Amino acid sequence: MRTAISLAYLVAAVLFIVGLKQLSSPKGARNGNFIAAAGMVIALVATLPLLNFTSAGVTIILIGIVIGTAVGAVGARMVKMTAIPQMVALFNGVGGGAAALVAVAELLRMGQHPAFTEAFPSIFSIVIGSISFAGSMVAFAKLQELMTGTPITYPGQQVVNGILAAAIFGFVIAVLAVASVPFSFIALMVLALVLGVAFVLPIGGADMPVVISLLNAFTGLAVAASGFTLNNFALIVAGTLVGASGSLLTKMMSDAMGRSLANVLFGAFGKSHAGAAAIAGKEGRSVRSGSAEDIGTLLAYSQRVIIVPGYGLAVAQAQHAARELAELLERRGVEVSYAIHPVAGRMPGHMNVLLAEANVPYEQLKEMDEINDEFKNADVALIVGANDVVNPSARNAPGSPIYGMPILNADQAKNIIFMKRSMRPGFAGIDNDLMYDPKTVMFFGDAKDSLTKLVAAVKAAA
Ligand code: TAP
Repeated sequence: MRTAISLAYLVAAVLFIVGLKQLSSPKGARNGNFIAAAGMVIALVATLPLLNFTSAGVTIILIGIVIGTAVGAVGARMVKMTAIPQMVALFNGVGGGAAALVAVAELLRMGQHPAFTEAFPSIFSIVIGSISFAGSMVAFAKLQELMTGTPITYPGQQVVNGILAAAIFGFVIAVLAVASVPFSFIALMVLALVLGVAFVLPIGGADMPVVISLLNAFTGLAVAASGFTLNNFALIVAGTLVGASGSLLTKMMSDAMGRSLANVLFGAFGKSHAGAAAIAGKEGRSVRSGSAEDIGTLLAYSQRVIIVPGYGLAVAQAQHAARELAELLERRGVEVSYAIHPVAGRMPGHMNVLLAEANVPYEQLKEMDEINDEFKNADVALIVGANDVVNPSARNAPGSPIYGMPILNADQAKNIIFMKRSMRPGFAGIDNDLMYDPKTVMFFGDAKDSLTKLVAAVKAAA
């Protein structure tokens, strides 16, 4: 029986890895999810024979499976696309909390004076799982606007957080060395929960996707540690995969934003946005704005159009209107593609998910590195609700908060159509010189309304 279970875990692990690999392209992402979910079902079913079916615990486990499946399935079906980050935060937090509770149960089972090697993974799991649980709940509350999304800071905050971390370290030593204190790990858990809250409070709401990805990595590590405690190979593999992919995603997101992870975690980014917004656009420079008819004619007679979607496209839910315009242009013989910046929007893959939902063909979605050289040959860069990801100050203004962030070369296109509602800045809260570029025509309005007007204008163009 043990061999069969191990083989099933091996199959599950392979499916997790194949599923993860598939997630690396929009084309394979849907299948990747199914494959990884199949792996999880196999792992769950393979675990059942390990249970003592006569014990009362089985009923509790079965009730847990039913409740978990119902909440997961209904939640995933009902959640709005824009609320995915907070759903991920919530589910991730629950995972971390579960790992911590499993570790508590194991410590209780071990009794007094467990061996160091036996107790250490459980202690690790309690600390990391609790930080992940509490931090994820704060991230959820920020994104769901149950509390302010602006960074909550006070003088000496990082010192206080440092003291908390040091206290946790001290308790870990105490619990491991003087494990005869039966419930000392409860204090450890409380401290870790407080640190989880304190760690996320000073981070701005819009940086939450990066934090959630980091906490996701934490949960993975806590789960892997639980795997060591329970001697469960599937948990070790799944936890390590989550830990590694979460860490990589955190690094990739920080890099794509042109910021260090330390700046994301400790920089209180977004604290001064109101001030920055007030400065933006007040330099007395003039911009050109155009009519739907003029822009429609320009698009209709172009050979190459690159659409640059951004956060505003998501806010306006303009993905269907964008696809309609692109299809119309293609029918006229215009070559259309979409330039996808890795951190356009507010969550990883935000633009891919929205455009896939609108059935935009995957081949038209081009990653930044793939399309950046093509802007110079494009007749029009049509910027739809994007801002920071095309801001040239990332290249040429060393003092700018986004200096060093790789951007889309929209400024190199022959014509630039900049669609947004006002001259207000984007997430970084800074002015965008591209709006004042002589090649740029602003087209003000809600992205969905504006695209609908452009569709009508292109249809009207002879
Ligand atoms: P942003 O720079 O935030 O700009 C979005 C623009 O959309 C705004 O300037 C806004 O201008 C416009 N807009 C908002 N609602 C609109 C609507 N209904 N219709 C038309 N336009 C609308 O977006 P971006 O270029 O996608 O860049 C993303 C930013 O978020 C980057 O700074 C990135 O670092 C940050 N970030 C991303 C992530 C991930 S993982 N994607 C995570 C955290 C932070 P108006 O108000 O004038 O309309």
